[in-house]
Amino acid sequence: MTSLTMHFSDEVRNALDKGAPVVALESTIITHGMPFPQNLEMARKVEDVIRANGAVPATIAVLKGEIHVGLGDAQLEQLAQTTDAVKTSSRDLAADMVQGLTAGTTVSATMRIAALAGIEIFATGGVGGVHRGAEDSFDISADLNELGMTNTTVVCAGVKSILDIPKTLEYLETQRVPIIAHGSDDFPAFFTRSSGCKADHRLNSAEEIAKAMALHHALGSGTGILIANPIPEEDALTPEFINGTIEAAVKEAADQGVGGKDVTPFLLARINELSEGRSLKANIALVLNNAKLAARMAVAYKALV
Ligand code: PSU
Ligand code: MN
Repeated sequence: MTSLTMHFSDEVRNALDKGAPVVALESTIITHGMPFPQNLEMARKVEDVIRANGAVPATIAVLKGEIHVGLGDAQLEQLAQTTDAVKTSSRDLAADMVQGLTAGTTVSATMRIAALAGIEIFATGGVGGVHRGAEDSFDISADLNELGMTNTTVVCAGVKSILDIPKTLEYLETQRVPIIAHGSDDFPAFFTRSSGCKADHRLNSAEEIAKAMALHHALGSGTGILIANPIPEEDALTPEFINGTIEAAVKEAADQGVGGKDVTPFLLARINELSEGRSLKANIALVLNNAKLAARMAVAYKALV
C-alpha cells in the first residue's frame, strides 16, 4: 500500500501543532496566473500580509511529485521561475505525483490538501467557475465540485467575467455552497466591486464569518464556504475598461480553439497583456486584501473553537 506523504515547513508544522491560525495559499496563481517576477513578488507579499495579521501562511504546491504545505523562500523562488510546472486540480494530483511532476495547485487541489493538513481557511484571487458557453462546451471548473464536497473556507474576490457569473452562482447553490459577501450586498466580479448579481448573504466582519464557519461545520454541512471579498475601491478597474479587454480575450480563445485546462491560463495571460499590466496590478492588490481578511478570519476562528 502506498501511503500519502506531505512535507510541512517548520513554521507551518509548529503552528498546526500549537493550534495557531494558519491560512493556506494556492500555487497555480504563481505558475499559471501571473508572469515572473510579479508572481514571486506577489507570493512573498501575500505571506507577509498573513503574518502581519496574526496567522501563518502555508503555500501549497507539488514539487517533483511531492506535496508541500508551506514553502521556504528558495522553493518559492524556484516555483515562480520554473517553466515546466503543470497545473494540477484535485483529480490530477495522484497521476502528476506518480510522474514526479512539479505543479501549481488549483483551488480544488489546494482545498483538498488543506483539508487533509487540518487548515480550515484558504485565500486566493479568483476561483474557477462555469465558463461562458458551458451549455455547449460543458466547461465547468472542478473548483465548484470540490467546494461542494470539501470543508474548506475559500476567500476570493468573486469570479472574473471570463466566466458566466449567474450560472456559476446557480451551480454553487446546487452544490450547497454558501456564498457570503464581506461588507457588500453584491457578489463582486474580481476587478470590479459588483458583478450585477446579489450575494446570498452579507457579513461585515472576520468575527461574524468565523462564527458562520463554526456553525456550518457544526451543522454537518460537509461543503466549503465561498467568501467573496470585493477589491478595495482604490484598486478597482472600471467595468468599461476591463469588460472590453475580457471580451477580446474570450473571443481570441474561441478563435484559436483553446480548450480544456488551458482556457483559464490563456485568458489570464491575454487579459494581462491587453490591459498593459493594469489587470495584474489590480489582481495583486485584491489577493493581498483577501489574505488580510483570511488571516483575521483564521485568528477569530481559533478564538472560537
Ligand atoms: N482565476 C483567476 N486566477 C487564477 C485562476 C482562476 O482569476 O489563477 C486559477 C485558480 O488556480 C483556479 C484555476 O483554481 O485557475 C481554475 O482553472 P479551471 O478554470 O481550468 O478549472
Ligand atoms: Mn475547465
